[in-house]
Amino acid sequence: MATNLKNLSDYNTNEMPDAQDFKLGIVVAEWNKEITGALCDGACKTLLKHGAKEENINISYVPGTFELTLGAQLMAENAAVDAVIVLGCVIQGETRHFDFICQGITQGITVLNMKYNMPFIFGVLTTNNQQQALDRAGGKHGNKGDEAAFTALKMIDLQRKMKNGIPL
Ligand code: DLZ
Repeated sequence: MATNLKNLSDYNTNEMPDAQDFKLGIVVAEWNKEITGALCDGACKTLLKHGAKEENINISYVPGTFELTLGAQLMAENAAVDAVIVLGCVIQGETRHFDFICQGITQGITVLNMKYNMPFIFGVLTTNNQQQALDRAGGKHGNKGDEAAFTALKMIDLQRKMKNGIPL
């Protein structure tokens, strides 16, 4: 079905799968914690709203976005989760750190999706400034943590349907 969705916060929440037996890992970068904490709150609220049980949401922290890849791998290997959401916030500075960190995390998460054949959801803001990040962490552009949570639920559901031969 064609869609012109530009903002996953606009998803029809009635179409969301019931998450009551889903197990989720969330790995949060502590760098820009004001933002990543808001992303994490948004993600948790959304998971709980769709039926996930608090005891099935496992949250871990890493120092910065660059560490999210290993944090996500450790979560996948040790926490028996159905999906891992990574939450970070990289803000453009005066040096090229921004580029290297963004490149590292995007490639890292892509590799993990393939390596483990399970959903690793990219909830990392990459913005020019703090205001743009605030706008996407519960501000005028919604909360990208909510969107990461929706995406995780949809991908777990898709994977289960595929494995069980249920028509999509
Ligand atoms: C070093 C660094 C810089 C400059 N900027 C950010 C940022 O905007 N967001 C973020 O999550 N982390 C940043 N870091 C830290 C790196 O992600 C990483 O923690 C360090 O380079 C140590 O590996």
